[in-house]
Amino acid sequence: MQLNHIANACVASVSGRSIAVIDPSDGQPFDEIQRSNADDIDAAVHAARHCYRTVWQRLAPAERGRLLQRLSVKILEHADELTALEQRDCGKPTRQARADATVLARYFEFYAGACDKLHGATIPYTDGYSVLTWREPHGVTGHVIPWNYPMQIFGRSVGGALAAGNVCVVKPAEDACLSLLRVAQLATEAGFPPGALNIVTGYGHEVGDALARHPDIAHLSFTGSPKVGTLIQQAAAERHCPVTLELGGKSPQIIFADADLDAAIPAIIAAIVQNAGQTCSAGARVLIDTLIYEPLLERLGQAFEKLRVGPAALDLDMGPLIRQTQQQRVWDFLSDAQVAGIPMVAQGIVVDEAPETGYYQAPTLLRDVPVNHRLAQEEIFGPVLSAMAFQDEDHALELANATPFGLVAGLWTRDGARQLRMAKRVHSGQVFINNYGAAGGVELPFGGVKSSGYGREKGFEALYGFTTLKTVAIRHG
Ligand code: TXE
Repeated sequence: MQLNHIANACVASVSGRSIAVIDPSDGQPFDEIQRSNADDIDAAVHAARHCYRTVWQRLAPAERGRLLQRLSVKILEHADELTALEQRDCGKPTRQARADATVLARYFEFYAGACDKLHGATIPYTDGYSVLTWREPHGVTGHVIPWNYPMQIFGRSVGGALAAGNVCVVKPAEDACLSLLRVAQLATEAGFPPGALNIVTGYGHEVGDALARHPDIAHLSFTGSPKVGTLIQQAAAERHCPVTLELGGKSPQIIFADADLDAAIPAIIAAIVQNAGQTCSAGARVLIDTLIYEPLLERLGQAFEKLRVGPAALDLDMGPLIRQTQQQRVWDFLSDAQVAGIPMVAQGIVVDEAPETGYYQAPTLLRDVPVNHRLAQEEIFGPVLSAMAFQDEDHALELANATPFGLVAGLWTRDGARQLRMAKRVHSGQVFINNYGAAGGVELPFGGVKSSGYGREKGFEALYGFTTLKTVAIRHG
């Protein structure tokens, strides 16, 4: 049985109720987490406020940095344990779970070094005045984390908030809490003062909602569905609390006829297969120059047929989806595709070792997907790649920009002028040219436009969102 982490103590929920933890590889329960409510959130926020006022606010930034660095080292020392927890809890193949643990450590390393580098400015002004700006933390920040990359999203969100001088109350997704509860214990071992980092588990509509509404939460950071993002925004608006929202996407990979296809093909596949397509930045649409549409689809189809799906511990190309409702969601999209007569090019293989009770879905490549069909418009969050052909640059942009989202775009072309023309005109928070994802570097600011959300996490840029700017104007005699 897992307990909440409040003020460096393992605490049972006030309600005394729990939620079963399911292994997506076989659909069986293997642990329990606390089903907390608003009282538990209140206790966590109270602990955080106390820590902020009595300890954290007084800590020198360099000392804060040392704590974050010690946590980074602890995470690396416990990477095997965190990998095993994440693998079981989320159904991630070993390589992915390990990469997540490594990236988590890297976030804390990066933000450890940033703590004492967040400068304000001095501003030239009328004679007789000195004007300066201070970057001040918000105070207690709230973090609602999804289940697809618990460690990575915790690292980018909580790492940045702590570095900027805030203390944190975290609500992980009910499907994926185990690694983060362990990381909180590691933070205690690293010397974090009680209350600097608190984790309260439970359902979104109960404990997540309570966090979003709590009057002492001074900033909210949310990664998840657009529907819940709207609810968070509404709750925050009641008390004018700033929010950072990352709400997923329907990201295009745009492949011109002059592209290096040997490099592009593995990247196109990785971008939809990684984490079984349950990735906000998944390259879910592939837009292909009509000149190479047929030959590229043939090569992609051959590659799809070799992809293997099975239990996380087998470390194949893909593990299971997170839960049955997510599996059903993918099935619904595929059945809509069938009804609409959208042709399937190829599917991967679910291996014989995969238990029937697990949440498996073979990766699927569809072609000629109409731009207005929901297959081309909505985030499926599963391993389904929709291909469509374009005639020229304008047409490629029209297709790329024709969704409500704008998170990531991939461009594959050797033409430098076209790279810049396209990068300028595509609706997207980030553009990757002749690569997809830039190997996930924690230094790169990340966030969306349109319904993909706003605000930036990752990189130094995130620290601006986790602080507020105070302008100080002094008139000297
Ligand atoms: O997300 P939810 P779900 C997208 C993806 C997926 C769909 C549904 O398309 O298929 O969302 O997934 C908490 N107040 N993404 O239902 O519900 C919840 O407990 C406060 C994209 O799992 O948005 C969890 O911690 N919090 C994505 C978190 O919100 C609430 C990642 C996300 O869950 C809440 C995940 C409430 N009323 C899903 N209701 C991405 N951008 O990477 C739920 N939560």
